[in-house]
This record gives sequence, structure tokens and C-alpha cells, in this order.
Amino acid sequence: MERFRRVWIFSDLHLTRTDDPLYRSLITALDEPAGSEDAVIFAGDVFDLVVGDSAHYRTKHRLFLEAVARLLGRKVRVFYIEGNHDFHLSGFMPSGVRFEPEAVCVEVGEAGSLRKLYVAHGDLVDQNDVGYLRLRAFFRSAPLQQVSRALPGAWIDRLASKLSRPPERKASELPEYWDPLRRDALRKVFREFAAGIRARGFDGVILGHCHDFDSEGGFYFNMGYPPVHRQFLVCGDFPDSGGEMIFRRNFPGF
Ligand SMILES: [Mn+2]
Repeated sequence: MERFRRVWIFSDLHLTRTDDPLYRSLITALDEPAGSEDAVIFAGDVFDLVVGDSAHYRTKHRLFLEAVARLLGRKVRVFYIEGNHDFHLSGFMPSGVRFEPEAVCVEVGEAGSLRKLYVAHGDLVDQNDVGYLRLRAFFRSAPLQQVSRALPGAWIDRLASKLSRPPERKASELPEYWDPLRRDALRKVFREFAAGIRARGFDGVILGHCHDFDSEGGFYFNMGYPPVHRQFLVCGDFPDSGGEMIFRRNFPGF
């Protein structure tokens, strides 16, 4: 397992417009990781949506890709776990970014006080969601990858804007506005998954995907939905950690 002093985790930003203040803020936040003891984990649904490696997406997200290239230039380790809105990205991201299909497992801290961290997107947590899991397998399949490579990114963009709901509507659909029974049922699935990972010897579990701004016992954190909650997660040796292993930070400027 690789070992780092500090880890930054970003997921579920669902970025579309490059002039979105949250987009600019992410770029600013990426200025902080400084060297080979630091790691950045993009844990899925950073974009809404990027599929494949077309010139369209590489041009549109030039700012982001340049920020990632600067991280790699500073020897920061960069991981990408694909989400359900951003996948087939191995040609899109600069070479040197490490793709993990399910989870990133790293040790964080210093010798003598190392803690094991598990980070995943979270779309594999609910194994009862058979419909979604089938759809995921279909989208990730090699034939679909070929199709996504062949389609102009601008087409995919136009299709996505027709299919995806506007951010305002997404905000009103967050689990925090659900019927408490339904919300707690979702929360239970994620918390039980995290407890299972903890039982395997991990000290911290970070998930996203369901947009539920939840945490439990200092070891499980869900990212929530940054377009509304405006926070990301960090883990390790930070002056503002207050002794916590994992904690939330505001996106710069918010
Ligand atoms: Mn997701």
C-alpha cells in the first residue's frame, strides 16, 4: 500500500460549465498539494459528463487538465476512480494519473501513526440496485468504449444536457430532503458498507455517489453534493485537522 502524508479527495462536483465558480475553485484547491508525500484522489462524478477522450472534452476541460499536469509536475500522486458520469477517461487524463476501477487504498500519516484509508465512488455499495449495476457493466464494456471513442464529444455533450436534470432540481432531490425513512434506509446501506470495510482493518472510509452529506464516528464520510454543500475532504497531517483523521474543508472562495 502506498503511503502519503496528506491526501485530498474530490468527487461528485458534477461540473459542466468551465465558468462555474466551483470549477474555478477546484482549480485553486489543486494548487495546495505540493510534493511526492501528497496525493489527490478524484473519486468519481467530478464531471457531469465526460466520456471518452475526444478533442472536444480535452479542449473544454483544458484548465482542469493543466492543473492535473501541474500536480504531476510537482510529483504529487494523482488517482482517478471513475464515476457513473465520467468514465473511459484513460486517454483524457494526462499519462501518469493512476486509474483504479473500484477503490483507492492508501496509508496516511507518519511511521508509528499510519492509518489505512479506503476511498471509493460509492456506486457499488448498494448491491440490491441490480438495474444500475447492469447499466454500469454495459457502459463500461469494451464495445461501448469503442462507440464512445468514435462519437464526437460534442454529440455526447448535447445528449447529456438533454438527459441530465438541471442542478437546481438535483439540489431539491438530495437525500436530506427525502422522507426520513427512505433517507435512513439509504444511510444504513452506506454506513454498513463502511463498517464492513472497517472490519477489514481500515481506519477511514470515504464514499460519494448518493449525495448524502453523512458521516459516522470519525471513520466514515460521504462527500455529499459539492454544488450545494461546497466542501471536499482531506486526510492526514494538516494544521487545521483538529486531531481528526478525515475532515471537511470549504472549497476556496466559498
Ligand atoms: Mn455517482
